[in-house]
Amino acid sequence: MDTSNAHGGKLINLYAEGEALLLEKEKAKSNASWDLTPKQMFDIELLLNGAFSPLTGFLGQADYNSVVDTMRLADGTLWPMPVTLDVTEAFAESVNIGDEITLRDPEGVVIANMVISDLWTPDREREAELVFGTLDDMHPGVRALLNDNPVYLGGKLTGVTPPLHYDFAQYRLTPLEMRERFIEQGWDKVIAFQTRNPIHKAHVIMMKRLMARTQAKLVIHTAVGRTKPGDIDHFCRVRCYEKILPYFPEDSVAIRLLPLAMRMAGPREALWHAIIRQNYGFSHFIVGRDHAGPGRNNRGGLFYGATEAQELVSSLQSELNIQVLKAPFLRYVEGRGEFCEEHELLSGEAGLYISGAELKQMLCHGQPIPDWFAFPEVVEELNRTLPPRLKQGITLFFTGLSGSGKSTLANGVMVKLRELGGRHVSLLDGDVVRKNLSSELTFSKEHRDLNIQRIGFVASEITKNGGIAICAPIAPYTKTRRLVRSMIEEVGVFVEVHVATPIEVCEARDRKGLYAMARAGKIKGFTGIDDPYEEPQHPELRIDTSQHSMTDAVNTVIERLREMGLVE
Ligand code: PPS
Repeated sequence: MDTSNAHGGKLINLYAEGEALLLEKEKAKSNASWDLTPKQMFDIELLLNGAFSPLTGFLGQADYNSVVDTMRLADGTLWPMPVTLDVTEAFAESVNIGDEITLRDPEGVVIANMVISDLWTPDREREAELVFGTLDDMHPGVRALLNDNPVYLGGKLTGVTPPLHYDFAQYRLTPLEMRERFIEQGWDKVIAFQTRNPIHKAHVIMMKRLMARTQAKLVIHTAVGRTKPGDIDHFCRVRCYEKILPYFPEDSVAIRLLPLAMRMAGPREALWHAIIRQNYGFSHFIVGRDHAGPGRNNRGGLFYGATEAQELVSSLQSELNIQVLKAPFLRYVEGRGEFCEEHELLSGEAGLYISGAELKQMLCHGQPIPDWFAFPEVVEELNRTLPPRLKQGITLFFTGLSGSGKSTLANGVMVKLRELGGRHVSLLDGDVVRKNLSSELTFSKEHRDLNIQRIGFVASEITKNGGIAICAPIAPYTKTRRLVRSMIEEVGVFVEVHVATPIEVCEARDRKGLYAMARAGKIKGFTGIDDPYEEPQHPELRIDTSQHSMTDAVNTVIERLREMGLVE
């Protein structure tokens, strides 16, 4: 098959076969091993199968610098996204340039071998500023990047075992398989539609218009790797896509899954998406408004202009072998009973639209979804999966100084929630966690972070299963609290309560005598005395227990949960 229209002129396939494969398996037995992170698992799958052509491995330093600075590889080929292998300092110290390492999945299965050509400590803040255009940690890509491991390894990969997926296997095709399928089906022109959200009526009309204009078939090529925290999971989304196929002419639309770890990098990401779809053999690619947008920034605004992604990709059209289609933005005009593009609106006509976030809110609050907006089958499927607010799992995260009243408050709230009933409640109190889960940890910054991450992990499991996890650690660092928030928001609701009792009051209470010991220098690194406490900037609730009785404080928390629609 002619694959010369792949990016860089050739579709890459990094898998070893026959004798060579046996040799790779043999070498893996004695190589140093790195267990791939979830993001790396997605990246490596697309490196090995050629979706990231022309890359032949994780980027080396020269390519990385060039990509970050200019959106091009060192040889000038367009490539907007750093695809790097981040490892711990300890692992980096155990290997050298020229060594071959084995990359394994979380169960230890050998995925690939890599000869290390580059090893360096990147400036990740600089990377974030250039790739995402911001250091604002409301940006999920920035947050994820700054939490990656500190050292990068680059090198050529040799594939051993393709990552295994049990779900929706019929929809998972490699670039080569997709190209073969297009030929079998006689689909010579095919549009790729990238999405990480359910599809509704406006999208279907938009796709049909573009299909008619280009005389092309269409594939819903949905990203099912890491998407934006809080997105509807891909299991539910794919079931929703299956429901809309009957609304298209027969044999004109297919569903395919792309195991892509999205970075939510807006314009750069849109360009990356187009290149990936070119490698899959598509002729056209739809770039949406606010394509791969990361949501709102710290000031409540958008990170990128709504049409910035469309403009960037269109401006580079001459370097792509895939035709960029700008998605028209459709609004529903009630008076006419139809969807219109911006320029089709008559003066005085206001179009209606419901954003993905608004829709999720409506579903969670059990509000009816208007017929003009969504297909009833899709709404039914979403309702089947998305529990209403009253049934969602919750992490109630109390943070504050020692002696601020966190534990007392958390205990009171736990009892009150049990009285209200409806969900199982578990308490992860600071002291209790330190005894059971983190008994070997000290109060160094690293160990405090590890302690909070462990609490976050347990809380996320409880939340995922619809329970309430009440946590009451000091959790002095903003960054770690944000990390826990993003873990929880993937599976349920995070409610941060800052127990903001002033330090003077905490110290005067000194129930455990620890402040006195800290002042006397007998305990070093005590929070609030000689160790920092970074106050939460935007907690869901702030309570100073010196200003209220404990009963009032407990009721204030319950009232806030009620306001948020989480309890009756
Ligand atoms: S952290 O920072 O979130 O990991 O702390 P946490 O696990 O909540 O543990 C706090 C309790 O440990 C006692 N303790 C100290 N606190 C702060 N700094 C130092 N150096 C320290 N050493 C011991 C203290 O009793 C805390 O309990 P609470 O319930 O907060 O008073």
